[in-house]
Amino acid sequence: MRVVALAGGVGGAKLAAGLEAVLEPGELSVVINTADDFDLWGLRVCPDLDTMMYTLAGLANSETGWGIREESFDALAMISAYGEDAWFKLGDRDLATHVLRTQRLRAGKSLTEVTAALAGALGVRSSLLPMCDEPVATAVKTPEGLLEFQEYFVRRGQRDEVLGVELRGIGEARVPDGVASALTAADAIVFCPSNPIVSIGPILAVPGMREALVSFSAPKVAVSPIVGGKALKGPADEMMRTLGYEVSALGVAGMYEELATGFVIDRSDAEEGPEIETLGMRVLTTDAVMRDEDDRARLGREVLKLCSDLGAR
Ligand code: FO1
Repeated sequence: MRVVALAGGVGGAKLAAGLEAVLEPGELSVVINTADDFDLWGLRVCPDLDTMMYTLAGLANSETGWGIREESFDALAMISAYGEDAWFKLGDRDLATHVLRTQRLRAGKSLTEVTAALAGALGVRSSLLPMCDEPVATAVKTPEGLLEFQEYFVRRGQRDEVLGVELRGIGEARVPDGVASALTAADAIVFCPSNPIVSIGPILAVPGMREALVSFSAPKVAVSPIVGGKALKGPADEMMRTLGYEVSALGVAGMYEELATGFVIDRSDAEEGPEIETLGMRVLTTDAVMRDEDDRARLGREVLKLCSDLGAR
């Protein structure tokens, strides 16, 4: 079954790994949020692309979910020694990725081309597709003013109340040809359990993307990133609350109305199932928390089964 998964960082990478484990090689394409990307010390850093790439290459740091395992931070220590505030933890091996990406982008390659080459060199079997090739940057409106995404997320530890989200550059973004052809060829689409506002939201906001997904007639299954009223990781729950969404699996399902035809919730949210079904989605209730590799593959298998039940092409 050819599957296109839409994903942000850590939660998305876990499910993508589970899907990859149960699909045939080459059957998975992942469309990845790039609105967290930013420039640091002259380098282009793409956190969600890299989290996905390292996870699918078997290199990820399993404790943090981002970065490379058994990483050293000597370059960062030197940057600190020069008096810089080293608030974003770029490891030595990770740095190599940003150096090469930046060099290749400057030489005129697209982010799609650069990502394919880097992921291919690390042995990743799936297609990793940036949501667009144009730079898009999330800015978060807070009582302290407008913050760059990583400033909000990492430097200030997500402590600010989120009053709104701006996607700078989104108007100039285009659905890349590789994403359009992956969607045309897909038998099913999976919305990974990523933050619906700042991870999946930017992907859907690329002009033409939402329309392409709405008109996609095969099954579209979303997995809730909210379990028991809390985000599996990160600030999705707080963000949903301050932006006026109900913080529940049902609240997330409402955000995917007209997009998803199937919705996966955790057993602890089972009582929300019937109301989610009234939104026109078939609900699967299961253990939606991925604690280890077995959980990822099990959830991947269950998601694909729901896609088949919904009539994957
Ligand atoms: N997240 C952190 O919380 N602290 C960090 O220092 C940090 C460094 C980092 C370096 C490379 C990379 O690819 C990701 C990194 N992340 C870090 C994760 C990242 O900022 C966020 O998880 C995503 O942007 C949200 O999806």
